[in-house]
Amino acid sequence: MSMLSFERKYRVRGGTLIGGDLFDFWIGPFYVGFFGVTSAFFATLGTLLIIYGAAIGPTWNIWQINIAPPDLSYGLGFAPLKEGGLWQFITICAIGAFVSWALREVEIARKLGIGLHIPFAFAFAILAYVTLVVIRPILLGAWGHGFPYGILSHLDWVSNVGYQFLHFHYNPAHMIAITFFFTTALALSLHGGLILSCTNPAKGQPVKTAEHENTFFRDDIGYSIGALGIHRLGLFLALAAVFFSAVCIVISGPFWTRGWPEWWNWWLNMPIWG
Ligand code: UQ2
Repeated sequence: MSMLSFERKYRVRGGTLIGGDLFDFWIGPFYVGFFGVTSAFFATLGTLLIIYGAAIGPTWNIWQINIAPPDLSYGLGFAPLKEGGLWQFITICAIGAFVSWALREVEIARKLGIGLHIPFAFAFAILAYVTLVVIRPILLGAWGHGFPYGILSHLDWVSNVGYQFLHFHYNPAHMIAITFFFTTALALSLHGGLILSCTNPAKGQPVKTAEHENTFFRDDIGYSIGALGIHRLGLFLALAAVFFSAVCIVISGPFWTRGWPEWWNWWLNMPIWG
């Protein structure tokens, strides 16, 4: 792989959080660093444990492989390997790998002197996962409340937990999360469409300017949020979608145990109906 002249200039030592110069090098295009080593360690160990879990399981059918958390009776204790202990070790490896990856992103950003927006955003994704397999199980008192690791089994888990609350679409935080997901898609499609329409014009046509971009939306809706603004909006919308997703599941069980449609009784019970 060729190295851009920019990369030659910015592939410099420094910016590490841990390890000083020891792991401050690249392997081909990839920066290593202390957290590159820990990322590789946790990802490899976790993957091997998943393969071991599949090997002692009843099937190699990729859709049906399932590594389940411990039975609820184990509470918040450790379980034997084949009784959910594997799930517990795999969860530790996953969190170790995700956090290592985020910290490796921090080191790369520091090296380049850019902001920490990317690891900050990735931290929201990690938070969503940790909410499902650590925070909510702890609040409910058993690791068995975590979701199982398997393609179909985790879908069944989502479906079952949803029906446990009768109708998850009545969960107010779920409503907000969905609204943010849809708005993220709207903003990205507007942005992608606008950039391509100006920067990738028909053959023989000149590339258009930022003024064209602003003017399209001023003509269309009387307002342009600006080239920097649309990216701030996009990042906010995406992070808000992830955040309210985490909220909507962590309140289901620990803070509300009945069906979600019933939550809206506060509205029906208001004294304004006469
Ligand atoms: C914009 C702008 C961009 C954009 C887009 C807009 C020049 C290149 C897409 C238009 C976006 C607006 C008005 C915000 C819409 C609000 C929501 C909640 C979807 O003005 O500046 O930069 O890409």
